[in-house]
Amino acid sequence: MNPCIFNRAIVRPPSASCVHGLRARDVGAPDFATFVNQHDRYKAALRDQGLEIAELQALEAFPDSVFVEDVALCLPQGAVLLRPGTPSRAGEVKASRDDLARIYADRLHSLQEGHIDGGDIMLTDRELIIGLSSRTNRLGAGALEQIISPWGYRICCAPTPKGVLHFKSDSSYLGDNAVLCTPRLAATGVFDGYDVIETPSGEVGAANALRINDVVFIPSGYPETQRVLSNRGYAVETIDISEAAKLDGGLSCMSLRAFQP
Ligand code: CIR
Repeated sequence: MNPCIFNRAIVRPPSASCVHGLRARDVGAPDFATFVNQHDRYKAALRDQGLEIAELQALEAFPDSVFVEDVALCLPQGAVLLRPGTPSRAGEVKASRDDLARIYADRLHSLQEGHIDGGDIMLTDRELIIGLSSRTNRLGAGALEQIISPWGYRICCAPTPKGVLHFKSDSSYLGDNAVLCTPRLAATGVFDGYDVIETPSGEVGAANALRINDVVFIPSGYPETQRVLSNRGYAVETIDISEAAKLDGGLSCMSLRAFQP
């Protein structure tokens, strides 16, 4: 099944508490009103690609809960509630359980041990890559493998470069064996055998792109990446995510995409 084809997405709007969200480097708190507007435009962009959006309630108790990708993995066969690797986000899973159960019913599973943030999971046409990071460990990867290998997924673990939050902070799968990634991640060899498009100089922030159906979304402000991708024949659209970026969030983090036959 093509991993870039989606017909549904789950999103959670930012809460006013987002100003207290985690960040590796403090470049100032996000502006809540701007974040809400940008989130609205993000949803509209997904809808324009034909996705049906399920919008969950904002969670004031969890400043990072807008980054809904980190709490679950959604696959056509079912969904898995993950175990985010930072204590302040652990409770987001419990807060999401009922919502996901409404959608997935008895196809909802839970990781039982270890840790995985969804931002460390990349599904390609040939494998499901789990980036080991400060949030994701081998114990979690092994537990996930037990749940999803019966569904036919081949799993492999790969390093996430030091100082990079998530594997997908530095990479995105573009479909047809092509990957957009930073030179530092490409240098690990994880994408040997893929058609690798490296982010141009000064544009590592564009690596977390989002291929949805016929479009590749990239964050605003990366003209060279836009040019490179357009020249390769991709239909590229930009989305302004300046406020999410202040909390190390990217395009993929703000939705759980799924294909439900
Ligand atoms: C965090 O540190 O958990 C949030 N401030 C950012 C999470 C971004 N999520 C993602 O890349 N999947």
